[in-house]
Amino acid sequence: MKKLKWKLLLSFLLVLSLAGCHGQGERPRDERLYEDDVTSEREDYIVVGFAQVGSESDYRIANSASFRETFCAENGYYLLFEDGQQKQENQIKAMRNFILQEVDYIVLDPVVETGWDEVLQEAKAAGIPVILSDRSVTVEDEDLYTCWVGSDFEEEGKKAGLWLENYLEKTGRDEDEIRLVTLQGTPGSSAQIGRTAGFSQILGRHPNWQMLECASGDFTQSKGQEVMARFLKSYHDIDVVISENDNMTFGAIEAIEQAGRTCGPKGDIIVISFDAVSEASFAAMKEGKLHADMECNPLLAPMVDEIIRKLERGESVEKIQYVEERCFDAFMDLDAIQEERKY
Ligand code: GZL
Ligand code: ZN
Repeated sequence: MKKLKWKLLLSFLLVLSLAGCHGQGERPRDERLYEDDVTSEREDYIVVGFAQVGSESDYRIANSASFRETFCAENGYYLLFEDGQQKQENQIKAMRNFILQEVDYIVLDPVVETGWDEVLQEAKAAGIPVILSDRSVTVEDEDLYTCWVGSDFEEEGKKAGLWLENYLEKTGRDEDEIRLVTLQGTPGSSAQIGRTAGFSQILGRHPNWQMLECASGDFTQSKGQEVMARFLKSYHDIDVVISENDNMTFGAIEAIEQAGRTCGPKGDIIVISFDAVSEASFAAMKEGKLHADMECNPLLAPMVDEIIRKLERGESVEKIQYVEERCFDAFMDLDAIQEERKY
């Protein structure tokens, strides 16, 4: 029934658009592509509702692009894409909308880990599988979602700690008093929880490392700059900034320079970041303003696509699938690395 209903709806859309319901100007890519496809009589579409976190960072932009490129008409999908603007209530509303429209699958990138039990129950009752992408959820019953694809955030946090440990040793500062601050991501998000926990495991091994303060920059550049400026006023000798995503890092570098300080291998404050998705993050390392960046791979859509194909064939899927991720720093051949990367 679901597929028939969607076929009727999609053909109706096609008739409407052929009747010029859109007026002038560029039509949404999905709709344009879809029209061409329907005329080629493609049998049925897999309809996917994607409740995205927002558009708060370069990682997010790359992650959304990955979904739009993968879940397109040529690949046999009809994608309903909802930007949650970093608000849980928007994402829950989007999911209820997807359930009403009887989509075939829901993909959720949950802005925070808690508060999803009820709407996941509703999706389950409607017989719609939910696949978690990027961030994860904490729920009573793990059967409320089919599986999760994303980064091992705790591993990312540990990698940042190990990189700092190694760098301080190499620069003869392993016995020094080291004073750190942390710009945290959205409180309660998997990325924030994992990165903070992972780094803390290494922090705890060094009695001479003192974490002065951790505060949320909400993964955005403006908030990151604001919080870093406050840190610089509160603490006069910060040695290390741990920033849980690049957009907060760009804001922090602004604040450090506005305070007349310097950062990166050529400066006096060590900065370690996460994501390493954008040109700007590699530029910051090449300019000597950023020491190291823990990669957070945004290209999750192909893995979600593969999961859906398996589910369509009635095959079972892994509950958790991690993406491959590396650690980059200012001392590597970053041009060569950028050459071979897909984003
Ligand atoms: C991590 C992702 C985080 C990124 C931020 O996978 O959820 O959210 O690190 C983004 O850039 O805002
Ligand atoms: Zn239309």
